[in-house]
Amino acid sequence: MFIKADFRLIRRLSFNLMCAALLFFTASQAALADELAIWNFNDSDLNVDHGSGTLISNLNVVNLLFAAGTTNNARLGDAAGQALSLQGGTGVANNGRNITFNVSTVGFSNIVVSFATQGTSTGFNSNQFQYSLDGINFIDFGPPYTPAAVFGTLPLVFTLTSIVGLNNNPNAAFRIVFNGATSSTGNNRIDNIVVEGTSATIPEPTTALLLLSGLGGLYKMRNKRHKKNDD
Ligand SMILES: [Ca+2]
Ligand SMILES: [Ca+2]
Repeated sequence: MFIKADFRLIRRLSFNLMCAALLFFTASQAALADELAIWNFNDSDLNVDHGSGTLISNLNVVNLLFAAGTTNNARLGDAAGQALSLQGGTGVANNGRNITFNVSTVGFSNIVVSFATQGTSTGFNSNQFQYSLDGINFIDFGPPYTPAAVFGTLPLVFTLTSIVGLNNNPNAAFRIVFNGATSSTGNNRIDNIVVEGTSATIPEPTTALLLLSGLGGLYKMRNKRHKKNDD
């Protein structure tokens, strides 16, 4: 009798543990919204600083500079450090040129790109954000933007969740096309470029609930059966 009661307690405890583990697992999965690539430019180069991705530019190399950055949109405790600083160039030759960053989104969906930016009065003031599904052909996303005069505290955010082709895509790429500079030294600074998404394997909340209620039913059935055996 005493042993039987003990077994029942153990069964109940293991079911509770199972539920707790499932809830924990679901919560951890939901927390997998993650940065896929971050450029903070603090080491004054175009190499990615967290995650993986490549960033290239077709602006004249002499007009690809680095200047004081910002903590606006900084992640993972990154310092303000440096920012990418892009100049119009001689004869404003860099109007129409771009920076392009390729980031594989394999395993992720709900892609969001954000960065901090500021521009001088004669810098690029009409910049177009674009995305690409194949890394070759780029498509405008939203209207051209004009950078604020100072970084401020809010980043520019491009929420690409409606572009399902960007989900789980090894060839996903993003581009900023710069236009409107009116002097050779007019410039835009860009800092803390972040490409982020959510894990494609996140269980839907309804799935987790169904799983839980299924487990609940299973437990009740087992319990009934064992009760019968116990009697
Ligand atoms: Ca920085
Ligand atoms: Ca770097």
